[in-house]
Amino acid sequence: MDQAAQQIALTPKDFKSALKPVWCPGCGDFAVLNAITKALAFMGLPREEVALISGIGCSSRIAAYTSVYGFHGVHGRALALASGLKAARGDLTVLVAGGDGDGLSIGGNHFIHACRRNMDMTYIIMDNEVYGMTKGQASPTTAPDWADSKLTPHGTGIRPFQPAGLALTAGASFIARGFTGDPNGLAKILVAAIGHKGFSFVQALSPCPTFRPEQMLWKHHVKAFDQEISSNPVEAAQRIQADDGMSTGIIYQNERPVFRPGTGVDNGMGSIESEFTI
Ligand SMILES: Cc1ncc(C[n+]2csc(CCOP(=O)(O)OP(=O)(O)O)c2C)c(N)n1
Ligand code: SF4
Repeated sequence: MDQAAQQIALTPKDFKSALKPVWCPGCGDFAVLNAITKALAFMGLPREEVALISGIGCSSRIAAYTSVYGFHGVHGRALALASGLKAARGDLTVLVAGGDGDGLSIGGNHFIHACRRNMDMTYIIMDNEVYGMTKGQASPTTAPDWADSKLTPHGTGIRPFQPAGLALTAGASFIARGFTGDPNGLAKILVAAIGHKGFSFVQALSPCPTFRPEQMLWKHHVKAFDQEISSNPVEAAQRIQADDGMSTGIIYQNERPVFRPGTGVDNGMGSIESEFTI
């Protein structure tokens, strides 16, 4: 970097907004915010060329806490919003963030289709295995025997989703898992995810000390994957299935065509748009 560039280099702090997060003390989402701002500063991305789109939930508040363009959207619709933005402004670096409820329950259909479509964006799910904002109901990643919610006093009895496995089957071309107890490791993963051309999915294990205090013990269970990044989906699937869901690192990365509207089947949008041109 030359001297002039060094003088204007932004720090992680420059990527934070003036708003103070209202998350509970100890919430893992603080570390996700730190990891995102660290990654953006490291990559030297201009703030006006980045947008962070979120849904609704404690974790989705994150869009307001950065200084890049942001949109705090509708529950479960962050990926739909982000896809529209990327279609219109392919030059922007698009990040998408939200909770496991937002992304895998109400937004589950958008998630699988975003993986399939492989638009160039990075999606971070802050996974605390609970609906935090609405006071602690079970989510699609909650273990079947978790019985601390009044709505499911005997547990859900339902097998949880495996987000990395779901992303792989649906077609995501970059899949990783990070932990908020290791914000530097998470920032490194995000640098790789943002740099990847295609749909990058990052599951960030992000404890909710308020409704899942037992998750504060995750730090004793999380470990690094002991294998290199795989570009083979069969190998990656085996690795995900053999794991207890607590291993971190980049699991899978592969190149495949990135969807850009207008480069695939003619969807007729060109003629529709011209009808509206004055
Ligand atoms: C259409 C719609 N349905 C339900 C809600 C209520 N709601 C708000 S946040 C939320 C779940 C949040 O859980 P999660 O996405 O896991 O995020 P967290 O709060 O744990 O970060 C729900 C169900 C809503 N805002 N909009
Ligand atoms: S309720 Fe849980 S997820 Fe929400 S801010 Fe508090 S600790 Fe974080």
